[in-house]
Amino acid sequence: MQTKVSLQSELAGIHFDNLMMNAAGVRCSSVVDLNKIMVSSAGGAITKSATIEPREGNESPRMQGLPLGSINSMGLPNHGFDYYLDYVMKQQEAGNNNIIMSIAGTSIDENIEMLHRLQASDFDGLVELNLSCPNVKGKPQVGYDFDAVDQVLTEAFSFYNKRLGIKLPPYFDLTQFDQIAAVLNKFPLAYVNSINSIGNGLVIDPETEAVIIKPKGGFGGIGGEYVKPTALANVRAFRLRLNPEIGIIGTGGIKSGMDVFEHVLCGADLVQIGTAFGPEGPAIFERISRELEEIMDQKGYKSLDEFRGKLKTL
Ligand code: OXC
Repeated sequence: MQTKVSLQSELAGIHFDNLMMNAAGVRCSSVVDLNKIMVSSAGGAITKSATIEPREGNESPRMQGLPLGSINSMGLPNHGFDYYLDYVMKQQEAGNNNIIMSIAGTSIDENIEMLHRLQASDFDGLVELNLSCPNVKGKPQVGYDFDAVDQVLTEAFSFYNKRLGIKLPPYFDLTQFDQIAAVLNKFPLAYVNSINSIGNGLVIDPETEAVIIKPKGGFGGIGGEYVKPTALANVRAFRLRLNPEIGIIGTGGIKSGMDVFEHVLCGADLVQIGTAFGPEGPAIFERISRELEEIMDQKGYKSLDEFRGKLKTL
């Protein structure tokens, strides 16, 4: 039987034919990789987080797959701001608004500089300010310093008047959600993306009695199944606290249609797939779409809106 469910969604007034895309960082550093996502069943794509200048990132090995996920300490290797702005501009000129430009300056000044350049550009689509990379040596994750988040957003919105989202680290205490949501609600944010990897985990190979990635003595961001409950909690906690105008992208631990279903139940408008997208590649979007359509069909849902944010409590 032909399923008639829709996986369409909307974020900040932009229509997406499918709610799924890659998570920034995974298979999205080059034009070749980005194009592969754009022609897949994904609803759009997000670029690797850019710094102003191209970066080599951290030393290898800097990423390893694990039984239930991954650990990485990439350190923001990327082709630089101009490369990604050029790509998103070309997409926009071709009539495609489903491309998000991610930026992750290693200082507040660098982020503000990139936002000035975006403001001055003709790019009118979504920009994501990544305040949560755990892997830049000597640089704390801005998302854990609520005053710094307030400062960068105050400065940003003093001149930036296009659609801006923010990528956050996972939070763990309910008071943290209260405090960060109070800051975020002061600004006309397009969306919040939760979560980045759980920073500074440590994975050991007992055989060799050594860590398995080189940078930072083996400490790195954890992704995949390990982080799903934390990701769901962050999406849910934010949906309960953020102004309704602020959308949510749910990221963390998605590798099946059921995982997407759960993220949407918690309130996600779109979802992003990182760890599982790595080995499986762009075909993952078609597989997970099929799985989600089947789940929705069985439950009698025709659209995501029918169950988005409707998680029940006991
Ligand atoms: N999160 C990021 O924001 N960036 C990458 N890794 C990660 O877990 C990176 O480049 O290190």
